[in-house]
Amino acid sequence: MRNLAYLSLGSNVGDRAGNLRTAIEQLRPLGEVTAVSSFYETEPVEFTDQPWFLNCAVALQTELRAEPLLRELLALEQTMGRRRTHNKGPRTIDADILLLGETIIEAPGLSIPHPAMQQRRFVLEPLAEIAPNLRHPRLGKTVRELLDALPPGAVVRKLSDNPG
Ligand code: PH2
Ligand code: MG
Ligand code: MG
Repeated sequence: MRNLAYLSLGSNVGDRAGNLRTAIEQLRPLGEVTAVSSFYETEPVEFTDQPWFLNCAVALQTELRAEPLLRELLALEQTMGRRRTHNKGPRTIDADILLLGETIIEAPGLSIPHPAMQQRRFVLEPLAEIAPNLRHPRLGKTVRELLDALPPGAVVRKLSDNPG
């Protein structure tokens, strides 16, 4: 069954925009990339003593179910040279599953929808650009509503209209 996945990509090491573009290219064999948001310059949150990120959101039509999709994303991170030194610390690329159709999963190492997405402006701003009316299957609110409900917080600044 074909599902529409929404992913969040982030990079704060090396050529950040190049890393996002490479990751998007590497997603193509996994299905059809149907939308890519602008790139956003974002202040680090949670673990703040690290360089600023570039983040974006991607829509991917895919036949893959949650676990195989997660495995592919972890492999992509490895291929792109990610080394896990510090939890939530600097990374060449981070590729997270935000939503996968109506799927709801709570398992060790895999929660869908992403459990922190509704708190993160660096996730919701890019996602609202490509899917403002998408409804969160657990919270019952649209991405736009979740974004509007966020208190002011860390800086999220749109870079350009063309992710290249
Ligand atoms: N990812 C984190 C923790 N903090 N901050 C920003 N701005 N962007 C991220 O992608 C990010 C973060 C853990 O995955
Ligand atoms: Mg992450
Ligand atoms: Mg991750």
